[in-house]
Amino acid sequence: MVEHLDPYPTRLTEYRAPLPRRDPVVHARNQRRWEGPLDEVALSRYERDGFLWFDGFFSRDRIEPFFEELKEMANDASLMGSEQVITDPNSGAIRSVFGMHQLSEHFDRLTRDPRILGMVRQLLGSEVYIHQSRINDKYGFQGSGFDWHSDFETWHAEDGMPRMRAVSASLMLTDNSEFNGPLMLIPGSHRPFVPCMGETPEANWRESLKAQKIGVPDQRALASLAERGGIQAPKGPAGSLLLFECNTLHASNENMSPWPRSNLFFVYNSVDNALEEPYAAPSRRPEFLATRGNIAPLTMHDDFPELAGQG
Ligand code: AKG
Repeated sequence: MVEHLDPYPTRLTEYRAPLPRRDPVVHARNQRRWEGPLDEVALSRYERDGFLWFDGFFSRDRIEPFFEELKEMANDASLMGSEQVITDPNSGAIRSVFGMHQLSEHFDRLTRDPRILGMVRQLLGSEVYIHQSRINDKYGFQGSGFDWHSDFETWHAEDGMPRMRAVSASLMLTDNSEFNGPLMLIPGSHRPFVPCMGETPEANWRESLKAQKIGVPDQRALASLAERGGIQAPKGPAGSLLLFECNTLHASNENMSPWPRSNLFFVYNSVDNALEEPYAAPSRRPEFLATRGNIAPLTMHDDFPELAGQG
C-alpha cells in the first residue's frame, strides 16, 4: 500500500514520531454499542488503560486440565517438530505453540465461551473470528522474556490487519506472580501508534517469535509513555483473564522462579477487519500465525454452563 494512505506506517528507514490513533477503542456498529456483560465502568477503564483484568475468572479446577493437555502435547514428537512450535532461544524448551484452537477441540470450544465471547463482541462492536491463538510457556528457571511491542504493529505490518479492531484474551493456565515473568503493560499506550524503525526481512517470524528485534518501539517513545501511564503487571491465580487491546504495548521478563508460567492467548478480530496484504513485509506469514481461511463468525459454546450469569 502507498505509505501516505496508510494511517499506521511502520518498519521505516527514518525516525517518525508517534501518530494519533485513528480507530475507536470500544467499537460500535451503526453508532450503537453492542450489548454485552461489561458495564460502563469496565468499558471506560478499557478505553482509558487498554486492558481489563479479571482475577480468578475461571476456577483453578476448570483451567488445570488445559495445562495438563498442553503437557501431553509436549510428548507428541511430530507436533514438537512442526513450525508452529517455537523453542526458547536459550534453553531449547517450548516457548510458544501456535494454533491451539486447531490442535485441540477443548481449546477450540474455549474460544467460544459465552462469557469471553460476549465481552469481546461488545468491545469490537461486531461478530468476531480467531485471528491467532497461542500458548506462551515459561519453564521454571528457563523461560526467556518478550521485548516491548504492540501486537497490532506486527499484525498490520506482517499480516495486513487494516485497523485497530482486535482484542487478545489471555487466560492464565498457571499462577502468574512477580517472580515467574508475568505480562507487563503500559496503561494508555494503545492511544498513539508508535511507528517502528527497520525494514522487515523475509520470513522475519522465524527469528522474531524467538526474540523480537524488528517491530520494537524506540526507547524514547517507550519511556515517555511509561512516564505518563506507568507499568502494570496484573498477577493472580490460574484461571485469571486479561483482555487487552491490540495496540497496548506489553512485554515480559524471564522466569527467574522454579514455577512455570503458561499463558494462553486467543486473538479475536472483527469480521469487518479481515486481513489484506502485509503493509510492511515482503510476504504473508503462515496461516497458523494469521488466519485468512476460516473467518466465519464464532458461535457460542458453553462448556461451563453452571457459570451462566457470571463474567
Ligand atoms: C506476545 O506473545 O506477543 C507477548 O508479548 C507475550 C508475552 C508473554 O507471554 O509474556
